[in-house]
Amino acid sequence: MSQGPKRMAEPLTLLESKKKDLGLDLSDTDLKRLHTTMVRIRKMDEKLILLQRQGRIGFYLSCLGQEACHIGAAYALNEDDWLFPHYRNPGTPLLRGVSMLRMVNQCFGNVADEIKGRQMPVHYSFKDINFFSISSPLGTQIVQAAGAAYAMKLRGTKQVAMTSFGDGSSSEIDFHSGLNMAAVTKSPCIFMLENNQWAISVPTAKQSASESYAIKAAAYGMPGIQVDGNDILAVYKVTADAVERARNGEGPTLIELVTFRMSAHSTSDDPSRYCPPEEFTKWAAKDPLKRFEAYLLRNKVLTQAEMDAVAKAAVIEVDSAVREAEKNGPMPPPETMFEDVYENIPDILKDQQAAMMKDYREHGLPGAH
Ligand SMILES: Cc1ncc(C[n+]2csc(CCOP(=O)(O)OP(=O)(O)O)c2C)c(N)n1
Repeated sequence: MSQGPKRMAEPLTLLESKKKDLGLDLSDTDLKRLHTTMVRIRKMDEKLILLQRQGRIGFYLSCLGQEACHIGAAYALNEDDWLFPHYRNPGTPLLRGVSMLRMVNQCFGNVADEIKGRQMPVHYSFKDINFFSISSPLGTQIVQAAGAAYAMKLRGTKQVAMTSFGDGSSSEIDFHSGLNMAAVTKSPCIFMLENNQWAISVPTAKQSASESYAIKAAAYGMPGIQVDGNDILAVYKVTADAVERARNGEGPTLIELVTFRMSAHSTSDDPSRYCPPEEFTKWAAKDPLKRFEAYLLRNKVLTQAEMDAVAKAAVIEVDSAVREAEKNGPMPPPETMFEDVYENIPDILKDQQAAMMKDYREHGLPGAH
C-alpha cells in the first residue's frame, strides 16, 4: 500500500462478496468464533442495559452496532499483543477468554470486582489478557499505546499495540501526540478510529472538516485506510494487513472504521433529542451482526437453528453471570479506597482513612465497622 490515504468512494466492504473471492485466512471455526463473540456481547449488552434501568447497576455504555469493529480487529492480533481500548470494546475480553462473570462483577463494582469498584461500569481492565485499563478521559489510551509500541520496538519483541477510540477523541491532543510519536519512531502501533458518526450529541460533521478521518494519517506520514466498520471480514482484513506491516517494522497505521452508534451514548443519554430517527432506521439495515449472519447462512457455515442455539446459550450465560454477580453482594469495603497506591500507606492518608470510617459509623453508612 502506498504512503498516505487513498480517497475511497466507498470504504472497503467484503461481506456481500462471494466467500470464495475473499482470500481470507479464516476457517469455518474462525467464522463461528467471531459470530459467537458478537452474539455473546450483544446479549450481554441487552441485559446490562435492563439492569441499569432497574437500578441494579449505576451506569452502562452499549457497543450496539460496533461489535464488528473491535472483535474483527482483535481477531487479527496474537494473544500476546496489547490492547489499549475504549469503552466500546467489551467484545475483546470475551474473545480472549474472560468470563462474563468477571465483566459483570466490574459493572456491579462488587467485592469480586477485580478493580475494586474504582472505575465506572464498562471501564474494564484485564491484565491477564493484555487488555489495558480503560480510561474515562478521552484519548488517554492513544498515547499509552504509542508508548507501549515504542517499547516493543526497542525491545524487539515483535508484538503490536492496538488502540481504539471514537471520532470525537480525534479532537484531543493525545491523537496528535500519539500518531506523531508512533510515526516518527516507526513503532508497531495500530490506531483504530471508530467513526460512529457521533460524539454524544456532536455529529461528525461538526467534529472535523477533513474529507475523512483516514486522510489525517497523511499528515503524520503513515498509511490511513477507511473500512466498513459494520463488516467484520473487511475489518479483519485491513487490520491483518496493518499488523503484518507493523511486525515487519514498517510502522503504524490509522484505520477509520465507518460505523454507527445504534444506541444512546450511555444510559445517561437520550439520542432522540439530537439524532433524527431516520438515521437509526438507515443504519439498522446495515446491522453488523445481521449482515454477518446473512453471510454465514448464504455460505452454509451455520444454519438458522445453529444461530438460534448460539443466541439462546448467550442469554443463559449472561443470566447466570448476573445471578452469580448479585450473590457477590456489596461494594468493596470503603477503607480499601486508600490502598494500592503506596506500598505503605502514609500517615496523612491513614488519618483520613480513620476519619472517614468514623463518619461511616456515625452515619450508619453501608460498610461501616
Ligand atoms: C477529555 C474528555 N473530554 C470530555 C469527556 C466527556 N465525554 C465522554 S464520552 C464523550 C464523547 C466521545 O465521543 P467519541 O470519542 O466519538 O466516542 P464514542 O462515545 O462516540 O464512542 C465525551 C465528550 C471525557 N470523558 N474526556
